Amino acid sequence: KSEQFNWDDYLKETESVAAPLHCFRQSRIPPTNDFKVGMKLEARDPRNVTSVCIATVIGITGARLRLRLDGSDNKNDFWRLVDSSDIQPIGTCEKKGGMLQPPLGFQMNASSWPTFLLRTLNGAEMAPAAFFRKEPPKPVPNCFKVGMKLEAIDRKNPYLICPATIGDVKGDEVFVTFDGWRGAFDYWCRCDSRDIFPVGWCSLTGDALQPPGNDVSITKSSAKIQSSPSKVTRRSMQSPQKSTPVPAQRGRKPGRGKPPGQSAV
Ligand code: MLY
Repeated sequence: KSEQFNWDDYLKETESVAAPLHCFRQSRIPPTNDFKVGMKLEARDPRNVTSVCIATVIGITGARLRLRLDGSDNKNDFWRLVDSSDIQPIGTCEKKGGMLQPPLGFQMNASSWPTFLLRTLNGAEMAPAAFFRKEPPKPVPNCFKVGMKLEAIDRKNPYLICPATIGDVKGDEVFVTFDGWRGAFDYWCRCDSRDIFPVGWCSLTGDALQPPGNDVSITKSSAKIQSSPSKVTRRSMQSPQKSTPVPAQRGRKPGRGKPPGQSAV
């Protein structure tokens, strides 16, 4: 049996703790995802946040939807939780006196938008209002601490959720560092970001949690809170696809640590 990433083992190996549930703007029990591929809804355009557009559910992953704006291309898909305030049932915008907008990068002539809108909604399967869940309240104050572990969206590859560590805390913001990835994917975000999740989230939603990257000198986080700063964490786990565990390496040369078996993105 191939080795799977396991949080309990990993927390022990890295001598770290999981960030408490109440730190996150996520529901304690992840929302159920009843959406189906093909359903349409209204979504805020991620590239033009003042616009509300028509989107189609292109995929389902855990408590998230893979969305594509109607009239846009297939290169700008985005992912939203079913309890995101960025999505709402079709008709909501009009009810509030607003107007549905063409997405940024609308592929047709702007003048054809009204006709396009009518056609795209005609006979469309609309996601029922009951499928949209209420966004959880903001946690106050920021209770994250440096070294705490979490699951976080890789913003450069937003379909991926990965093991991460709080690298720094400043006011309402936290620095999310990706375990085993040498900083290339790290980012600052607000502590109430919908892109960060408590340890165990993916296993509850059925989303696939990525294994940590291959850079084994991941004590950056723990170094600050551990007594022996020179200690290098040994990790037996490499990738779930690997059947034979690779012995832990020390002092690995810098480079693009790509986990084996993971397709290049
Ligand atoms: N093909 C990409 C994948 C990187 C994913 C990193 N995440 C998981 C933090 C690359 O190797 O750059």
